Amino acid sequence: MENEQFRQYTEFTELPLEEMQRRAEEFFHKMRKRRTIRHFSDREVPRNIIEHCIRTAGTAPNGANLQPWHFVVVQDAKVKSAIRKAAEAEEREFYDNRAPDDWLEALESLGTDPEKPFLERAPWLIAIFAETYGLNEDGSKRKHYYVKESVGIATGMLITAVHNAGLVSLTHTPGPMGFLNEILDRPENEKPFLLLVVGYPEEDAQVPDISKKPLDEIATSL
Ligand code: IYR
Repeated sequence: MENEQFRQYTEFTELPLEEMQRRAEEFFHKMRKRRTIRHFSDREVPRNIIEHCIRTAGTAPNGANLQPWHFVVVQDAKVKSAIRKAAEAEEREFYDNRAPDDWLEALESLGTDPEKPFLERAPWLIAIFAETYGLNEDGSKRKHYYVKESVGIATGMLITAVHNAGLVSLTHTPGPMGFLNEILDRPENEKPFLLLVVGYPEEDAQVPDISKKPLDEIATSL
């Protein structure tokens, strides 16, 4: 293929079949140990670990390679407090008024409530924003494609990278999350997608005793 916009893909190295099989299985066993954690330790985590995880997220496949995401990494205690205060206000409204009974029932086994102490206690909060459109140099709008899919994939890769680094995370979505634009000073074209809480688990951290569906329930072979 002769085209100036292309280059040879030299990064691929074929693995022996047995090694592929071993790696696929090992990775599954590694990933099945990931759990969403709500009890965070206040132990510090070096910034460069978080930055590498975000670099990993930034390699995600996405619509037209416009990379429609922005990650705000928060360590500052004052900013964390402001986020906690705003998130708890929304969550109180959710649990007390907005959530229909069937939703509250579905959440029962998770033991969640409007109190979100981890938003101040965990060393890092990563606010993930979806760029609903881009901005050209002259200020005009540039269309973005498959924004939710792209940011969803990048977020999955971020969660995987955090787990691979030996840390835990919580996918937190205090809806609506508009307050994140104000507190974090993000522009109107960026819509809050998810707040990822990252750190070490508390030593006595507990998790709900729940399981994942087996392969035959989540996949069909034809
Ligand atoms: N955002 C709320 C409620 C909540 C909703 C779902 I769907 C969950 O899987 C977990 C929680 C909260 O964080 O408590």
